Formats: sequence, C-alpha cells, structure tokens
Amino acid sequence: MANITDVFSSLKVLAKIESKEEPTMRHAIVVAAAIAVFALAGQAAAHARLILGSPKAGETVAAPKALKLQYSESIVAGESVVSVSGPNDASVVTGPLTLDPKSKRIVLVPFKSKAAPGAYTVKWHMKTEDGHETDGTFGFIVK
Ligand SMILES: [Cu+2]
Repeated sequence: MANITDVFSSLKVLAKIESKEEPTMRHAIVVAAAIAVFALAGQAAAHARLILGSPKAGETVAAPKALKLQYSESIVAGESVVSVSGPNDASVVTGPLTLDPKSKRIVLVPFKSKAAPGAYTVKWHMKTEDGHETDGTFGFIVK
C-alpha cells in the first residue's frame, strides 16, 4: 500500500526533525530518512512483490501438494491467476486460487494430482486491493 502520500509524510517528519536536532545528529537523521524515503518510493513502484514462495524460487522439493505464495500486498483472488507448467512444458492442472484464511497476502493454489519429477515454472498475475496488477515468474524442481 506504499504510495506517494507515504513518501510525502516521511518528508514532513524529516523536516520537523531537522529543525530540532544538533548538526551531527541532524546529518545522520537526514541520511536515514533519505534511505527510508527511497525504500518507500521503490515499494510504491513495485506492487505485489512476491516475498516468499513455497516452493521457493530455484528450490528442489518433494512433490508439493500446493503452491503457497506470500505477497507484499493484499490480493484480489477473483482477478488473480497462477499458471503452472511442468516437465516438457506441459501445463499442470491446478485447483482454484484462494487466499489463506489468515492473510489476504497469501495465495494458495492446490495441485490436482501428484507433481511428476522435473522442472516447473510458475507464472503469476496478481491484482491487489489498490487496483494495481503485477506479473512474475519463477521456477522450482520436483525431485
Ligand atoms: Cu499498489
């Protein structure tokens, strides 16, 4: 949910701090605040980052029963899609995409049948509650 308003409120806080503190301290605070502002700006530009996948990108695992994808923002399940392809680029049949009952940032996609050994590619398209859409791809190996 980071947006330009967050960046501006950070700048306002920075301006207040700067008027009160000693020069050396002030310098350190300005540097720290600048880093924070850049971090927020970066977040605003990249919506719905995939924070953690299960399986993780590049991981070798036993056949997973489901994909569990944790994002940086709340997801709209009905407008988000995950497609999986397996060995020989064959598309893998998955069950409906749902959200974890405990967190709207966690997407669950069950496998319909046991995943055969080989390389898998996950392509995701997420719509977030703020109306933005993001795509991504990662791979994992089933041993
Ligand atoms: Cu957004």
